[in-house]
Amino acid sequence: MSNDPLFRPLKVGAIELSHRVVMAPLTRMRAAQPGDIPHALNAEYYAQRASKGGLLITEATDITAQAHGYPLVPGIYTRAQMEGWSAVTKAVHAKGGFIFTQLWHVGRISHSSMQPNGALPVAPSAVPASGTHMTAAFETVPFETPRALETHELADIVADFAQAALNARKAGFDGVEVHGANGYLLDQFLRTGSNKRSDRYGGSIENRARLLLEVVDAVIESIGAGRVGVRLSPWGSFNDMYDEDGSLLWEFVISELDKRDIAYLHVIEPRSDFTSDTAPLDANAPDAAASFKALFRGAFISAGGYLPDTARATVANGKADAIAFGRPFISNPDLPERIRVGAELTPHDRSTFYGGGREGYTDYPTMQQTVEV
Ligand code: 8OZ
Repeated sequence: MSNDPLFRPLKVGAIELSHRVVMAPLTRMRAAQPGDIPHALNAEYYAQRASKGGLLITEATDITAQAHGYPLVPGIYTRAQMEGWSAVTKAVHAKGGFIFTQLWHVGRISHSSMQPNGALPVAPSAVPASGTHMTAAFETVPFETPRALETHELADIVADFAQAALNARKAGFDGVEVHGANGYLLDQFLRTGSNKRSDRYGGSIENRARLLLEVVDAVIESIGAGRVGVRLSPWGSFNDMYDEDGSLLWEFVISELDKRDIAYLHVIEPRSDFTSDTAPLDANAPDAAASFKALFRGAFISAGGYLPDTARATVANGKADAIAFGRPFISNPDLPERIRVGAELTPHDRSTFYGGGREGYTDYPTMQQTVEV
């Protein structure tokens, strides 16, 4: 057994990882058009980042056309999308890796130019996020006021998540991660800043958590708890999120998830701002892993501005079981191996994060290739 805490096996629900360096979900906006379809370039990108016994989580993936809120992101609700993803999962499995897909509904973080029939985006309440968003044509515009979902529509959204999970398994994914973070639909329901409802999906913490928990229950019913993860961003402010609950909301949600025996909980630390490479980590932010690890018995994955040393220390201290890396995984396809041997990391180029082709996507070198050049 390795002395390095990051390179010890870890049971994550139905799968067993051989190391704890996880690839975080990363929006890259490179699906084939029309149809938001994963294609060969995407398969090459994920395969490059796969490692034996390692876990990749895909970019956030639309569960329906209504869930869509950024140009060029993939879906998992059409046959062509499922075929595209099948090639991705085959390529990752061929390298001995595991891959979960992140199931996404953006809620109010969309624009009518990207909605079916030019409809307004939907949300818990008719409260726009402050600030600007992009249109289908990448123009910057203020957020529109979304349409508040009717109570009877929520059962359809729950069913859409369950169907997407089934589609994911048919496409060869080892499991799914429910995107409950970063100000998208499920987070919009959780938090008082965006949820002003007076039905049983608004008001108390229990009511605001209802949609997320119904989604998780339906996804469990569809593919089994051992193949389900959930991502949360406690106290996160991205996409104009805030709430008035302090720790209580998160303690309630995490305790409820614990009861359901899901494979993992994936928590983003509020100290990190992933939209900037210059903002220092916020030393005064609360520590989500320290606050919540004890409430959850499944695998606990922590994300948020980790470096190899801080990742190792966090797992060694028992504050998390595994660490998700985002930006370092973009620019280091062989990140787990580099961390294992203590190799230098290639810095990333933010200008090629979103949209485009191979550049900044599949052309970052492995250690081997760096030596050869
Ligand atoms: C960055 C750009 C677009 C989307 C998230 C899915 O915040 C995202 C996302 C991040 O979870």
